[in-house]
Amino acid sequence: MFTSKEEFIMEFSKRIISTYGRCVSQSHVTEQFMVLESMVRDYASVNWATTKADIIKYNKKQMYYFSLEFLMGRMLVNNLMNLGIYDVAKIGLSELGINIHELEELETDAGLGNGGLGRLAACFMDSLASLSYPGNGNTIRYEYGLFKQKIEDGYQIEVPDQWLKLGNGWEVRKPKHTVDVKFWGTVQYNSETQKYEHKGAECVSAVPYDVPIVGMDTTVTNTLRLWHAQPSDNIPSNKDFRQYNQEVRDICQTLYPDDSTISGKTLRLKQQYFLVAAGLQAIIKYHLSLYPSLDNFHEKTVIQLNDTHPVLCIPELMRLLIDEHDYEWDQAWFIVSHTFAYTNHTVLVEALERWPITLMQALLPRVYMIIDEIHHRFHDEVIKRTGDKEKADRLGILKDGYCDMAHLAVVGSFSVNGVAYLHTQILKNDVMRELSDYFPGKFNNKTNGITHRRWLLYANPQLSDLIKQQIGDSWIEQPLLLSRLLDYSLDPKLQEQFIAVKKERKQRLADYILKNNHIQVDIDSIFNIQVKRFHAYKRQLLSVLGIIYQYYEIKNNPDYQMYPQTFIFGGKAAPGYYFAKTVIKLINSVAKVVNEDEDVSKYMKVIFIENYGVTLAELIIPAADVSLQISTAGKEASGTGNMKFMMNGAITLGTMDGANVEIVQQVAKENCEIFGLTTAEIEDLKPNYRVWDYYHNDPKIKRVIDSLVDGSWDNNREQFRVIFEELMNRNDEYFVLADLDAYLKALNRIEKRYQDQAEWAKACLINIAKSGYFSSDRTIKEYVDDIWHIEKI
Ligand code: 26V
Repeated sequence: MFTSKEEFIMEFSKRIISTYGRCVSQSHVTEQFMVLESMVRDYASVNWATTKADIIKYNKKQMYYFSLEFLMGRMLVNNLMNLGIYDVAKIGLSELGINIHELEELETDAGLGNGGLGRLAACFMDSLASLSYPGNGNTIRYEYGLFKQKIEDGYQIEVPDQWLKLGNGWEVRKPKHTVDVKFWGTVQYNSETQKYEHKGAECVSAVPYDVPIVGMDTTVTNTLRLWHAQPSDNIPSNKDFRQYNQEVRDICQTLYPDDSTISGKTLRLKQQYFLVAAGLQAIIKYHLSLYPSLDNFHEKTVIQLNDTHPVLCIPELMRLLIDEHDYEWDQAWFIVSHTFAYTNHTVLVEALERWPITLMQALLPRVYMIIDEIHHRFHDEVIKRTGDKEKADRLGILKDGYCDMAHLAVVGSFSVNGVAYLHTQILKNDVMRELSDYFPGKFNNKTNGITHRRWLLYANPQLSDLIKQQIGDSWIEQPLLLSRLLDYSLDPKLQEQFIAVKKERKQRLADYILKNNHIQVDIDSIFNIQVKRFHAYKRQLLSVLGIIYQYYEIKNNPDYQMYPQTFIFGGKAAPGYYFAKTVIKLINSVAKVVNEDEDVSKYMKVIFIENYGVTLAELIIPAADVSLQISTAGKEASGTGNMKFMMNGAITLGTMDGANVEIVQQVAKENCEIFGLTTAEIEDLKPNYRVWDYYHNDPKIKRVIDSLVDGSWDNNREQFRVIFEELMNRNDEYFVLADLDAYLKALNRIEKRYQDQAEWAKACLINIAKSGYFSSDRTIKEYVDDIWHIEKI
């Protein structure tokens, strides 16, 4: 396509003219952006084609990652850099009088995910391609991504995320691969053919849009397939078309912020089946275009189920094999149970998916019959093997009118993995103990990771350059080699340079905050940052109570001395999650009082950054001194933000939860700031926990809690009532008060440590040096070796 600046300029100018009928100097920036995007995509298409051809030529087994979420963020810089053409494009554009950074800013995030689970899928896609493995994604092409968050008067307001407004230059529509998906109707047995037939179903067409996933320094380009719903040619005759049309459109309208609400459950189940049915049909068609039968399907295909959301894959593949490809149950089960692997991402009971049987029966009558059969066969087998009927009931898939998707996943997959060491231990020894014992060897751990290309190389070029200057660039291909920095963690020159880089990144964030929040923050203050989804278990409330506590310390003591600190929050709450939204309001209310108070604001500022997402994370994370990872021990499955902060040279202020445990293991306790109850201590405390004791035993804590309901932060005393109730009258489910004192002490230690800048820089450098383990390249290699058994292309 183009290899030199001159060729780039020619191609770019030609495309501007042929697409928009005007010359470069008269073109609009959005036109320039879209042409650049199309050029990069076409550039990538060359390798895309060869990758597909090579897979066929060498009969490669492929992995498909099925996920209802992919949080890709922006792709322009990532693709330009991975293709190694960033500089050519930058210089070429600049000679045309165009600033590439201006074009970069025009790209909207593909925000097709809620948080860590969706971003993990995106990091995995980057590692798969960069390591040259054949691995593809399957998801839904949501017309609106996760809502855009506005803060008005301190409240979260949700507005639609119209990410497709300018179109999506990365995708290629593939109408010839359209397949039909069936909902509703009834099942009839045809005694002549001895088959079940799905009658009176409503068909919906699924059209794939393919997005190339470009790896770094490789010719391998994989595919992320986005499925879009449109009216089928087989329109049900008895149905009003306008209503049908609307129902079809609804399937791909919005990503579910979470499934805590009852309303929309049907739609959510429809989305899940839509993805699963479309994705599997396409894979089967592809397989049959290469091989004579599906007998070897599991040898050429492995499907990773990202949480329980796509677990309908299991009965759906059974259905396809039995009803459409004439397999007997046992043969079909052999193929199915050697195809799927399931990843669990949470142990919170309220987040484990259970679908009402009545709903499944109506929406997916044939699929439900198969689930029922899987359940009964498994139930009988458990009784036969253990003689224990109650155990069989407990392990079964169908109970109390619900279908337990996690149990279906475990029964139908050959591998079940947790996402961090501690999380997998809890799964195996507690939450899924009986299932784990029943299937020895099936449960395993795959500690999460993040792509160091996006999160260090591209998000933080200043730090990357410093690292390259010190230890060269072999770590880009082998992130474990970041450990070579260990030799220099005591080098005063490197320490100083690191501090300078950090300052530069703090300044950039400070500029953003000034522009958007109209607040001046001091870049010499400690940047304590907590950015993540809002959930009670993540305990943003613990940080706020800490701020309130310090506020009263300063107010009540004229001689109070404190090293200046800036607390920065970001994150979205599910629209229906009243408690989480109230915590956001509390942060903003406290921020207003603190920032406007002359005595206090010289020591402390509180900032809430609106609309946290992938692109903002790339600005915020490199600017952190302290990474707040303070969930109740045992509740955060892994966390991946913690890894991104560590890799960018921040110190973890955290509990022994999720992957924090492994961060501590990598860098040693003295290079983190760990506090609070451990999982075991929480279990011990649970039966005797009395939150009022903490309130009565410490007047300072009493003052903090009272301030929630005495009008201190809002004229309306009822404003934060729900928080007071949750803490004091529902006995503080997440042990916020139990950990408050330890948290405050840890903050104090941070304050002391920070003032010895050499020691601080040393700890940060050790964190960077040891962060290579958390590259998703390591995670992917473990999945490849232990689960997928795929080979490089
Ligand atoms: C969902 C819900 C929905 C209903 C209300 C309560 C609740 C609580 C948690 C969740 C999260 C479901 C799955 C999930 O997103 N897990 C996240 O996966 C990340 C990638 O493995 C991991 O790093 C995070 O620790 C984990 O929370």
